[in-house]
Amino acid sequence: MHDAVFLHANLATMSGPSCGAIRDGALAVTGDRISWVGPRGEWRGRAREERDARGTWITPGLIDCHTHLVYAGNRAHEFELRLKGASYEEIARAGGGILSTVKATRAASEEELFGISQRRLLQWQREGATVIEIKSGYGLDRDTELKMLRVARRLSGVTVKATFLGAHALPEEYKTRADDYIELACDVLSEAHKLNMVDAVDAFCERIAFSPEQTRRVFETARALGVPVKLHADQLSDLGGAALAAQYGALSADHIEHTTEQGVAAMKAAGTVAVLLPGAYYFLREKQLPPVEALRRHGVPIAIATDHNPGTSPLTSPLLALSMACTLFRLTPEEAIAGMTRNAALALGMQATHGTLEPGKQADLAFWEIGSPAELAYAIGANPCTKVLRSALS
Ligand code: DI6
Ligand code: FE
Repeated sequence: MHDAVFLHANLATMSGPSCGAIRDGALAVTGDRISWVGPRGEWRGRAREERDARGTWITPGLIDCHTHLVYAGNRAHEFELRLKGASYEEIARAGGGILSTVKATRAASEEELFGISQRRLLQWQREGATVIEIKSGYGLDRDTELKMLRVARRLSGVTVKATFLGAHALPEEYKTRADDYIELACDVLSEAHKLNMVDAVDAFCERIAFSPEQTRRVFETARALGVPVKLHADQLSDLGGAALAAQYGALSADHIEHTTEQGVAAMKAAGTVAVLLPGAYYFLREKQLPPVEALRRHGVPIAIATDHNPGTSPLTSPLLALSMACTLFRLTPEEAIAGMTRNAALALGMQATHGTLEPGKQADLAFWEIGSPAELAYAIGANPCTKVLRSALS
């Protein structure tokens, strides 16, 4: 006996070609799991509750696998400066950029930070997201990094994966001592790990941030702790970040606009997911496109995320990220949707329980008033989400 069954539903299971679509399907839920999926005509089961979905589409709950959602303040002022001609790198080098958000985040109390972040999260919930990854990295000192991670753990309404990004930028007080700062970041990582606050470790490997060698030190610490890694790789320049991530068996290499064919091949060999972030590409008006063709040729799974952050991607809409992935990066709508479901789950190591509509998976479902899945990536600024079913409690 199943708990509930949705009949007359159109299912985008994301577990086969053409979005794994099943028109006029049935999907049953038992406990917190999906217990049956298939064409309605083949449904022979019994359920305590029968619901008529009336042609509504159901997809797996969306998964935003790369965000910096916990922070205080905003950077509208820098947006204006950039419109007057300053570049992101210039602003960062002049002490603005990430460091201005660090200042605001250090100054905010934990309760303030929690309130801002929980409110911010509403937009994701409204658009069908059930899982979100959130990075630290606007503290850059022990107390504030831990504060950010605690806030991430306390957020409710979606499942949160917390990533430690202590190696995001060099704080003012370590200006000429980057190696010392990396040592501090590794210590904080170990401490946060002990407190069970870290699901993955990330670093910003870039000319304006940390070198491949410094990134390696963070990854070595993560490896010793048994925590998976991911990397902000080759966003503004090619430092071989994707290959470095692959060497450490990273869950994902993110951005990768400047990644070469060799980097892509290394990712394939390591099973590293490519996380593309069209919001940052759009907001910084980048010219270098990520190597989508090479990713396809090598068969590297592609995920799409908002990269929500105050500096390079103040994008609060997962659906808009899908649209941008198609328009800017020329992904097909199906690739984009897979990028926020199946492949996003892979990028977070959650593929056993999330990302597709299959029996045994977590019953995280998004319901949509649409005629076909492609509409999710086609519309600009619409929100056809009518309901979200989430099985997890927190
Ligand atoms: N890459 C990004 O796009 C963001 N962080 C990162 O490592 C930028 C964060 C910011 O500017 O606040
Ligand atoms: Fe980012």
